[in-house]
Amino acid sequence: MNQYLAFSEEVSKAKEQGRPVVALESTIISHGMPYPQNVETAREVEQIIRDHGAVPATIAIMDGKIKIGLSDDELESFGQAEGVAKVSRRDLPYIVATEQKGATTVAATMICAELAAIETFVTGGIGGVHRGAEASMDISADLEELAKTNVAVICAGAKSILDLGLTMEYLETKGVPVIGYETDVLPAFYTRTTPFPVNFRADEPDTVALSLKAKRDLGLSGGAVIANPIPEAYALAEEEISAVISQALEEAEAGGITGKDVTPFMLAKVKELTGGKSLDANIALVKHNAHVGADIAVKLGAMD
Ligand code: PSU
Ligand code: MN
Repeated sequence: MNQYLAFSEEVSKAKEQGRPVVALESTIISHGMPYPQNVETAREVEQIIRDHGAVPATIAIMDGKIKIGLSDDELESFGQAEGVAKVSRRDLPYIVATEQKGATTVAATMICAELAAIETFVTGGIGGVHRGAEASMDISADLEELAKTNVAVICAGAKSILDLGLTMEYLETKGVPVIGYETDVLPAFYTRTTPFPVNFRADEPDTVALSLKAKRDLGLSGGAVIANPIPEAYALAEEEISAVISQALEEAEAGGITGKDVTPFMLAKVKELTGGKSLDANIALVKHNAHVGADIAVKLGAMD
């Protein structure tokens, strides 16, 4: 076992018993939502996963270890902590070595999940190719990780703060399947539809699990995106969200925001400009992803 990994009691028991485990990221906790909603949501998401027959493993860096599963106290103190580093692939070794607290992005959570032999991972949205990337070269490390690391990511698509057409092109180049869960088109986090078709549609967790198993058995490296639209009742109006995103992008540009600060800045700005409505939507979609992700993990586990 890797010396840097520290499993929670719940997760190590689940592993011993061969039960399905679902990874969860922590950037959404430290940089995606404010306290206390971040901790409340993380707890509820974990419970939804348990209620659907799988075991949650929230992944975060602390005390020089990669925690695979947090105790309730750890979750609380992590969610309250200020100045937690946002950790992607490049940051991981330094933050572990210097014993800082680190919140793992989709990319870093995929790496840690693979080290811990966890095949399914639930989050809100993935990073992607940013608008204007042809000049800024801002392309999330999440896409590169999806290209090489064998973990399925259940998400509500990607936010339209990104260039979703270029994001789909990039995933195609890298051979990453994008499976729409009960949808023919890529969802855009706050909204259920975009003009971009997904590669395949699945209406049952079984179909997703069978595809993941076939991918594994064929030795095809890399991840998969399972895009699950936000529940209708929580979806925001298309016109409202696109106006908000345009304004937020202008403010990011005017403020000279670059690098890893872009995504957290945009998330916070969108929340401010929607008067908190985006936060309710965010919470609802993550919970829905937890339900679908647990169902997929259970089916996949039964195929081993
Ligand atoms: N998109 C969201 N919410 C998030 C993130 C993305 O809707 O919390 C986080 C995820 O952790 C993702 C990261 O991996 O932001 C991407 O950051 P960047 O664009 O700097 O790669
Ligand atoms: Mn970036």
